[in-house]
Amino acid sequence: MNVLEQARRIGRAADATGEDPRHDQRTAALLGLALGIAFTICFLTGLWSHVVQHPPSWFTPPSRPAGLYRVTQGLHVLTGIASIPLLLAKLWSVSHHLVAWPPVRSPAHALERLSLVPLVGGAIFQLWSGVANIDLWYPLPFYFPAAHETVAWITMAGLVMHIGAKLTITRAALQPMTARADELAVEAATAVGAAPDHARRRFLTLVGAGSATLVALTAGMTVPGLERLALLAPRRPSTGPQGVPVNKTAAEANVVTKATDVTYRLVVTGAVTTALSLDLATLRAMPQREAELPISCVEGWSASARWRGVPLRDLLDLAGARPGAEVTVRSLEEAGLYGQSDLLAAHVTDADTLLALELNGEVLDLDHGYPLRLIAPNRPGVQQTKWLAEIEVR
Ligand code: HEM
Ligand SMILES: Nc1nc2c(c(=O)[nH]1)N[C@H]1C(S)=C(S)[C@@H](COP(=O)(O)O)O[C@H]1N2
Ligand SMILES: [Mo]
Repeated sequence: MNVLEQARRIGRAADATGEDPRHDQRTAALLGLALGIAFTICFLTGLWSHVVQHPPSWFTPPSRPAGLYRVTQGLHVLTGIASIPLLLAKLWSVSHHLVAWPPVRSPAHALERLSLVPLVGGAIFQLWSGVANIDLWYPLPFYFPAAHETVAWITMAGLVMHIGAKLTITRAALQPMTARADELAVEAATAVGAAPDHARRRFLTLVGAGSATLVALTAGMTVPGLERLALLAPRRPSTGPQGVPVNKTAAEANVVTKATDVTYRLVVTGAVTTALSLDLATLRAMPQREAELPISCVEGWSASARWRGVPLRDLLDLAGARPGAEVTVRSLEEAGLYGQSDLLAAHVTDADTLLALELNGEVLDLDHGYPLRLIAPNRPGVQQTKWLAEIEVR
């Protein structure tokens, strides 16, 4: 066995191309490992986002810790962004396999290659559609969350098949280098006139630096303190009226007239002993509570703020709702997907679930939901309904 063959056995020399460590099994395995971890984090945090928004019957979204969704969704988007250079590097690293001839060597090989279609296609779709979504660009002819979730399952199925197919090679390629193996690898590389092992290290460092740079330039949309670096962030946490970004303005939601109408009333309806119809003066005269809570948009930005208003549970007590009741809140905004949201037990009973009248020490800005909005701990932004008109108890 010559040195090249020996080194290959150890899985550390340039593979079939015999040339460039940036295209060998170890590079592919290391990038694959990083991508596998990143996509698993994206998948789990994405599923979390899905179940808190659409809870199955056996699950009640928790209201604590207050900042949890902010962390999981921030992690989701930032890990996805970090994956972009990793995926490009991985595809480039294995490009010679993708165009290898003959394309199929055996039924097992055919199956292995077929699993690349959901894996590679799915990965590209997830990263592209995710970025388009946070950039507020909605070119898809279908509903983003549904498409993104379906392709997430397909991608992860492809990932599991791919890991299964590559387990042995990956294990070997990730073996730590013994001194002897190191020598062999260098000798082998020299023998075929290949770039030495440090070409891999340089390449991986460059890819890692690319990921880190992308993350650093976007993380400020959710990580306090990094805002000034956030050149690529679609939203900055402190830009907007009262120091908080606006997702949709009152004008865009077509609620300006109703929200500023002096005859405004909040009604409490449904399973209550006393249906209520409260004007603003009455709401302001009720005991108020203050809470520091973030708005954590599903699109990855978040901003913490000081809110003041009437605890939802006080209002439910006043109306005589039974303990354990669930609630649907409805907006003055009639059209659109965000005009209402549900609160299950944990959020209904949490003392910090507020019908907010004030934000950062001022009367709520019209664009932040004046006269009254919902704000609750550990809740996706889409469910923090603005311009409240009705609380229905169930
Ligand atoms: C750059 C990369 C990515 C970005 C920017 C991104 C962004 C997002 C956003 C904004 C949402 C919230 C959707 C909504 O509720 O309106 C979301 C949900 C989700 N993401 Fe991603 N994502 C990325 C990559 C991935 C990857 C790689 C996976 C898994 C393989 C994944 C799986 C999911 C899942 C399962 C959901 C839940 C969908 C639902 O609520 O029905 N994402 N993502
Ligand atoms: N009625 C109504 N409420 C709404 C929305 C909306 O479009 N209409 N957008 C939601 C979304 S997606 C977010 S992130 C938050 C943003 O609140 P803000 O605009 O006060 O920052 O409001 C939520 N409440
Ligand atoms: Mo949002």
